[in-house]
Amino acid sequence: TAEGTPFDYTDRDVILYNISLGAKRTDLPFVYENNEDFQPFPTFGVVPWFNTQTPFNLDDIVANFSPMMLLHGEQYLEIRKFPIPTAAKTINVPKLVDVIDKGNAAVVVSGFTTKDARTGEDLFYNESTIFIRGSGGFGGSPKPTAARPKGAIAAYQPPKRQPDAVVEEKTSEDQAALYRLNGDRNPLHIDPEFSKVGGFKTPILHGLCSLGICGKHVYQKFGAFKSLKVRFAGVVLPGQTLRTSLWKEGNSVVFQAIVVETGKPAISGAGVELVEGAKAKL
Ligand code: HDC
Repeated sequence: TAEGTPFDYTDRDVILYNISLGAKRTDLPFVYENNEDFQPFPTFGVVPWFNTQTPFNLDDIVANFSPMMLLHGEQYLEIRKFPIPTAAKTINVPKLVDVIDKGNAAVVVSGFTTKDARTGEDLFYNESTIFIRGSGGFGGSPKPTAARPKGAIAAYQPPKRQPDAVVEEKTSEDQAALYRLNGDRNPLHIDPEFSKVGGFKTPILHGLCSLGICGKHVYQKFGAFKSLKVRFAGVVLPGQTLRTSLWKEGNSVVFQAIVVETGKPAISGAGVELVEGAKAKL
């Protein structure tokens, strides 16, 4: 609806999110609701809107839409409330931001404001870019036309020097089977028949799972951030290892991630704006 869609979460959703990004039983602030520092990993704000409806059908706005050909292209997250609530009743207000015709592909950007249903305060703002192979050629603009937040279109580029920190983390073969319980039940991440039609030998990892793991690495090394932007530059398979390289540049951290087993990029053009006075966590 125009007013938005409700989604309520509790400590159970927070713990599931954290475990689906690799939190261990010994990471008490992330897995135990009675810990005095109990908290979600900093990218939890990608969860509420995902559990709500978009106000449009992709069939109506691009050519030859096929769900098997849809990939998550980019994601921008703004965290507007600190500390991030460990439970909330939320209202999620969606909007269609931009539709771009790349000829052979369609790029669709949508935005979601997540508000606290009781106070009306903003909790999170998200912009999601999806890349739909084979759905271009519908006569749309080949270039972006929408005004977007500065952070959402920031061209984060790693500097030439060595990274200030590198974190390596092996995902589990069951990572996507767990991550989907946060609300993204796209069969691409679990059903081999479906992913095969999409062009993949096995189901692939959710982009938002890689995003969460990299966000955790940023938090570990440099502390809390108020926005994060990534481009999903290449597919990650459950079980592969992500290597995140991080560079602190003023009040930003620029980062990228590659798949160690193949050497190919997973996340590029990525960065965060740190909260003033942020300190390394974990
Ligand atoms: O980059 C390629 C790729 O494979 N990326 C990885 C995709 C991926 O694994 N995503 C995560 C998993 S899928 C997922 O999680 C789905 C989820 O369940 C549902 C999300 C739903 C969100 C809900 C929102 C409502 C690929 C295929 C994306 C592009 O590769 P190429 O076709 O080789 O593109 P290239 O030739 O390099 O560039 C062509 C033009 O496209 C732009 N572009 C490239 N990568 C992009 C991208 N735009 C957005 N996102 C990306 N990731 C390029 O800039 C180029 O544009 P231009 O022609 O203007 O220069």
